[in-house]
Amino acid sequence: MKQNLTSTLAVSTFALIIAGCDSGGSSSQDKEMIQSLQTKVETLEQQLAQTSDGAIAAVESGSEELKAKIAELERQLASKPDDSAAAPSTATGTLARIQKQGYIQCGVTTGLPGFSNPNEKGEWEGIDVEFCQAVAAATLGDKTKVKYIPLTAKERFTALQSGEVDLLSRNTTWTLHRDTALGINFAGVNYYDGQGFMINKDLEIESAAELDGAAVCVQSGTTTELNVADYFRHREMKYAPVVFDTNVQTVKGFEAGRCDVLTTDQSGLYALRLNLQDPSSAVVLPDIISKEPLGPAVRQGDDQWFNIVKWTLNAMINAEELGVSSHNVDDMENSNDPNIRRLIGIDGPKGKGLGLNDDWSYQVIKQVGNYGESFERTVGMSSPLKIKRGINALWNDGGLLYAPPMR
Ligand SMILES: N[C@@H](CCC(=O)N[C@@H](CS)C(=O)NCC(=O)O)C(=O)O
Repeated sequence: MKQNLTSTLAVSTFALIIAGCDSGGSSSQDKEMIQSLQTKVETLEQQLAQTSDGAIAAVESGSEELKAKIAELERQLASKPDDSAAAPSTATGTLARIQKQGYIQCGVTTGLPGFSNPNEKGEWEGIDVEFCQAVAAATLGDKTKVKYIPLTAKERFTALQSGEVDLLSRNTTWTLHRDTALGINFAGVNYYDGQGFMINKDLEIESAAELDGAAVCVQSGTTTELNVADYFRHREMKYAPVVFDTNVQTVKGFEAGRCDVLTTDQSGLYALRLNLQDPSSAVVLPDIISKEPLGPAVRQGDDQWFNIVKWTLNAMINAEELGVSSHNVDDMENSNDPNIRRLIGIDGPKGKGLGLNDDWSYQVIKQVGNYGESFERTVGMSSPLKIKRGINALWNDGGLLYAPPMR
């Protein structure tokens, strides 16, 4: 008899522990109830140890009561909706580390006006720099919490692979090889570009087709180097590459007459032309010889971080499409447009799936702005580069920018 009762109690205790474990998302009320039942089991066990057979009946009736309570508790827990899927993912990997250290490490160029360039005060500026800031606003609530790490084209992928940077935001072309063999993931495109040529205007050349036999200044470790080789070989034209490691060196080489033509992404040509002692001495040819979708990249193996970076970019593009900017985002709290309400985290999936606060996208828009604001300020008509939106306009305005919906 005593033995039976002991095993009943043991099973009950086990059931309680299981219920406690399984409840995962159970409320503190549930936990209190489980605790109080566990205490009752302990009391009954003590009574049992001391009791004579005559008193066992009383303990047994206590046990019956207890079993009923356990059954009820199990029913309650079973009928609770499983909300584990909606529960915020806890910060792991890169997010946890950057939250602990208080800043993100962002890989940028050694200096490229419009994209990532230190100004005269030594502050980093540019569309890629603003993207680093947007990710800091989303994850740390403060766009200034960024440590910029200048990287040459050759250094950038190793820096990302080795963990020296958490995010590479550096006019980097998304290619199959980089997206696979290099162990990195591109989170989207923040500037659609293509490779072009800049010549000294005294050369009186009007098209790249006239460049047979030219000396070409080019930067190492770039798609530029590969494309130019393809271009000349495919057309059975000759060229002599003059290769440099940084922009500054490439521009100097071009100015010193070490080459007839400088080639890079067209946006880069506009930027580098500004750095010439006499920008009017150079002309950008109309030819575009490649596709250069430039975008931010992260290391493979951390899906949460990959999603955060991806959706920060998507939020900036969606904000422009929905007319939400740093200037009006505060008024949008009362908007009755469901897309806007989801964009700024009032309704919809909010921050849970990303492991972020619900105001993550609000902070991006408030502190940095939407994609269009960032473009205009850094490379667009309000910047020294004066690049038109062109294919970087929104999809509903003749361009290629199209972000998946936030719902
Ligand atoms: N988009 C190309 C080229 C990127 C690139 O590195 N371009 C040069 C020339 S515009 C640059 O940004 N240099 C900056 C530096 O030297 O830090 C790629 O991903 O390979």
